[in-house]
Amino acid sequence: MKDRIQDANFPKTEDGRVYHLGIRAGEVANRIITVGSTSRAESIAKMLDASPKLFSLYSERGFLTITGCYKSVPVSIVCIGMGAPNADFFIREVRECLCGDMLVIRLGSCGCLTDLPVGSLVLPASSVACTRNVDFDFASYDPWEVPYKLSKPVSADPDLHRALHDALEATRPPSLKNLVVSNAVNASTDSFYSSQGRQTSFQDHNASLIDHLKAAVSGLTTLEMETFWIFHLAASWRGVKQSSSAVNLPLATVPVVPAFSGIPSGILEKVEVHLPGLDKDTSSRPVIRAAAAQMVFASR
Ligand code: R1P
Repeated sequence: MKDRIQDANFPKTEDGRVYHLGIRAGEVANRIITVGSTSRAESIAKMLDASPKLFSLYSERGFLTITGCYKSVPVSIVCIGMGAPNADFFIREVRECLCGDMLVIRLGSCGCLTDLPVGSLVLPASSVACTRNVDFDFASYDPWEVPYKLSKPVSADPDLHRALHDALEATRPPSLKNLVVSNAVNASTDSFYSSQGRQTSFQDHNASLIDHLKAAVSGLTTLEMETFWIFHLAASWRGVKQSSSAVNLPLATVPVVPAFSGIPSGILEKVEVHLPGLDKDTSSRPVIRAAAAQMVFASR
């Protein structure tokens, strides 16, 4: 990869590649499944069509992009690792490579704050951010600050959320009734440890954090680290009108459940999500739609 940066606002290599994912226009599809680990990405990729040959790029910053077709419709699987900064690189850099609408489904694991059994699938209708207040004096105590901050909620795209829910419900065996939950609230944290209430050798002043979160956020069900920032960027992006070459594709399906292999109690063998069509009107502003499904791997 040539690495002379030409534009400080949006650095790209001389051959047009975004700087951290390493991809360029034409190498990522408008419909994207994003996951946190490369093995999950590769499991889903096994379900893509044999032809055309898959595009696969593992960037030197640790992002994996696999692009191919599923039932002849272009789909990308992007492994972004963990946390808000990686989610930010992902949404912005993929967006930079696309024309037209961008549809993102994040498939991941989560901790659970209710009595849902391990292996349940939670589809958060909205997400809040819970972040460490670095102005709080963690070394001693600070009567003037709170140690953790809670954001307002941001919603999943309602159409994509419903499509994901319907697909999971249609595929779920009857014996697994109530294991798909779609009216839940998620909290995305900026640490797996302090802002998720774990007790470690650090003085995190978080012993009552989980109780506080449950009291403050009605319907709070899951904790993980990326969904809020994906929903937030999707909801706040305002694309500019595009004159030509926007990608026009009809309703399509993507495979989702192999993403959960390696997580306890994979409950469904195969789910296809019928995605909304991409906007055919190239004179309108494109949008980013995002939704998420999270498999409970532990309850607290
Ligand atoms: C932490 O172990 C990771 O697991 C959860 C959190 O969001 C964080 O990324 O999700 P994934 O298993 O989908 O990565």
